[in-house]
Amino acid sequence: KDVIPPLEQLMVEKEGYLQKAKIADGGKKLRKNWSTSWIVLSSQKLEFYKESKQQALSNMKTGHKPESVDLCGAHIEWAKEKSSRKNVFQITTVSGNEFLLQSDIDFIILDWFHAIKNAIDRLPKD
Ligand code: I3P
Repeated sequence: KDVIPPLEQLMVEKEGYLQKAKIADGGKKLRKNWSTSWIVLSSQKLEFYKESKQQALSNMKTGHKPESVDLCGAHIEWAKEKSSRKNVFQITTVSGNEFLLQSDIDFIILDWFHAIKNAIDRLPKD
């Protein structure tokens, strides 16, 4: 049966393509592997789709789930030292997942940094 999510969770604040690399899962380091991801920010979470937006939407109809990141208590910081690329920031979740996000285009990465930081700052820390 369908569960209707609270309206808050349906509110998309920002979406677009960025380069993404997950570098830790539950505190365990992963081998860095950059790929393009369709990213959707809503008030409490970030979702990463491996595919294009169009492909993601059609996959959703078949119950395919994107990787979801809980922003409650998460940290965001610039991570110059974690990559040879420019414009990289890191998100660390309470559960110990670490993601790097990157764009070559300065204003795009700045917009994303501030949008995600604002979302985190509005949420309870625990
Ligand atoms: C990694 C790959 C990444 C690179 C990373 C390399 O090699 O080249 O793009 O990260 O550097 O280890 P491999 O594909 O063999 O795993 P950046 O592009 O972010 O620099 P790192 O080990 O210094 O993180």
